Amino acid sequence: MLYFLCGSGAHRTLRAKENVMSLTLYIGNRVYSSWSMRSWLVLKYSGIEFDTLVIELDAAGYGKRQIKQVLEISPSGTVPVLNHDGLIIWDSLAICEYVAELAPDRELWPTSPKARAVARALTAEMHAGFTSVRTVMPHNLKSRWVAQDWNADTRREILRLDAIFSKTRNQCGGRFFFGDRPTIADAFYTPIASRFRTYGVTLSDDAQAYCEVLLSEPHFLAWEQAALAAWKPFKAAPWDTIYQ
Ligand SMILES: N[C@@H](CCC(=O)N[C@@H](CS)C(=O)NCC(=O)O)C(=O)O
Repeated sequence: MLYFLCGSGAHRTLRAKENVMSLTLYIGNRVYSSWSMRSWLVLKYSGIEFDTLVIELDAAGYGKRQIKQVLEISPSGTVPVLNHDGLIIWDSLAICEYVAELAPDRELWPTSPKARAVARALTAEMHAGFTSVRTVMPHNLKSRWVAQDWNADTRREILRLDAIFSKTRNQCGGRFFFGDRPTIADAFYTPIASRFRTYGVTLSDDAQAYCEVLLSEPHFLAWEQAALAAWKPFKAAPWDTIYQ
């Protein structure tokens, strides 16, 4: 069997807007796959029903986008992938944009054009950037490490993230970036909050408070619970032992 079926069983008939649809999100190992987490959270925020299929990433070809089982569903060789009645979307941000169009009433982007522009800039900054934090702090929901002597690039990125976390929220009021409901931008920064917890990164009080909001959001908690229940060591990368 190539895939592990998680959650609600086989394909079901789903309804979003007026359309009946079948949506399946293919994800990687939940403890490690931060890209998968973002799309999954946004689908959860949307309220649309969907099936989740976990593909084992600890396999031959990992890191080269050459895992056979991934290539069978993803032209880029990466997850997450959304399959909507045969339409394949193979990028986490593109998936979230599509879900926002399927569920316009859920305000997955802020309604005000100015706030929406800022939300998109924040999301794009995360999607394309913070490569140093991502490299030295691989996403790992299970491990806990004491703070390391981070290099200059990483320290600079941590400062930028601290500013994003504290200033965005304080400008708009509310628990999340743009009010009291999470948006796509919040989903994109949730894996950073998780990394900061895993690697013991010290933040300003305001930034830490935002991280705690993200890490206590109910859909994140559901993801984390499923991740820890399914965890097994990842052998194709040193993520479980990186700072031993
Ligand atoms: N830009 C892609 C990146 C996705 C990505 O890198 N996914 C990782 C898992 S978290 C992957 O599939 N890696 C497979 C590999 O490196 O072989 C997105 O946003 O979806």
